[in-house]
Amino acid sequence: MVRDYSRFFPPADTGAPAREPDALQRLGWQAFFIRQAGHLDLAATPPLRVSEVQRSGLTALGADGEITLPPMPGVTVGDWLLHDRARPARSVLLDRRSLFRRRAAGTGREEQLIAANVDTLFIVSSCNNDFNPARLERYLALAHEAGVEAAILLTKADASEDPGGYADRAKAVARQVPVLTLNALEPGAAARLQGWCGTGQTVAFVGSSGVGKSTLVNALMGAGAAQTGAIREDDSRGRHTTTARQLHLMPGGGLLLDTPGMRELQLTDAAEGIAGVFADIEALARQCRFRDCGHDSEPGCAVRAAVDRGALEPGRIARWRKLLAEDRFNSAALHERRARDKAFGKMVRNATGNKAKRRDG
Ligand SMILES: Nc1nc2c(ncn2[C@@H]2O[C@H](COP(=O)(O)OP(=O)(O)OP(=O)(O)O)[C@@H](O)[C@H]2O)c(=O)[nH]1
Ligand SMILES: [Mg+2]
Ligand SMILES: [Zn+2]
Repeated sequence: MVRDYSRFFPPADTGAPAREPDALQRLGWQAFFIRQAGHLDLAATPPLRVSEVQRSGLTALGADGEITLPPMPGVTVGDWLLHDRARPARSVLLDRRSLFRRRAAGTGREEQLIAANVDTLFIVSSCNNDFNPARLERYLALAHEAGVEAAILLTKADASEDPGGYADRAKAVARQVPVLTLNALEPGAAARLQGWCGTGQTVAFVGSSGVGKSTLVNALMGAGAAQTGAIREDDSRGRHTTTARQLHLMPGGGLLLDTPGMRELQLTDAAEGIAGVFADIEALARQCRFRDCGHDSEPGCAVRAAVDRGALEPGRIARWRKLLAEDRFNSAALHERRARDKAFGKMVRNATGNKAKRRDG
């Protein structure tokens, strides 16, 4: 079948009426990718968006529906490929607009790709004890590191005396970032997020347990949508459930990217992002007289000097330190957990004489 792909290029004349979004636009095919496709023959190498990555291969979505591909190293959920039908191994991976990744356990050098081409990270906290400026900064650091826009959603506004107070505190931490207070259970909750979830826009959620991520996901996916079952976190209980697709089309037009790796991201590896969010302090710290300056009472401390002249808020230093400590702790904890899991798997294999199956994470 010969398809007319000319419509995937920007319209040559601007007087034309807006078209209905087509299948590729709904999958997030945007100018950034269209430009990369350049003058390639898109009928021969149709664009596909990776919706799932497994050891055995990839699942991808395109104008003609779903397709299974052989494994491709260096490809992650959310990626765009120009699929070479004749020689799949020659398919082209397009440059990413954004990328979540983390260092693989143990090595410190290899990295694990988590998700690509997310447009907006919804950072979810609640108008209660979950609210914590340092945690918000941590999530902002993750978004910063990935190159993704963030929006802060403060749920359980209905159960709080002073949701506006929480919103103000969030805004103080993240001046450029939109902050919303909401009741995730309210029928209008999804509509409040629609601005970020328009056709072809990809969103992902992070936040502590119990803040309302699943509630919001269900609201966005629509009641009774069969797909919501696939988003449930059965795999966190170690069950070998049939794998759920990880990139979901929302009825409102956007895409939801939800992977186990994305959910774990909240825990680890934001060192570079922290440096980005606290670039001012890190720049000062480099001017301290001693390289290992603790910024307490050491002579020649540029950080203390900035506080003394009123250029730096002391609370911000405290939060920077706490985040760095937390990052170190969580990274170490993750390494320990993985080492423990590995030892456990080995024990099981020895005990059963079987090769324990390992899931991709
Ligand atoms: N009153 C009120 N309850 C909420 C709101 N958002 C979530 N809840 C409730 O809080 C509980 C936890 O919500 P979930 O959506 O399961 O939280 P989660 O972030 O997915 O939690 P994990 O899956 O453990 O990470 C549920 O009982 C929700 O009904 C809200 O805005 N207002
Ligand atoms: Mg949940
Ligand atoms: Zn110092």
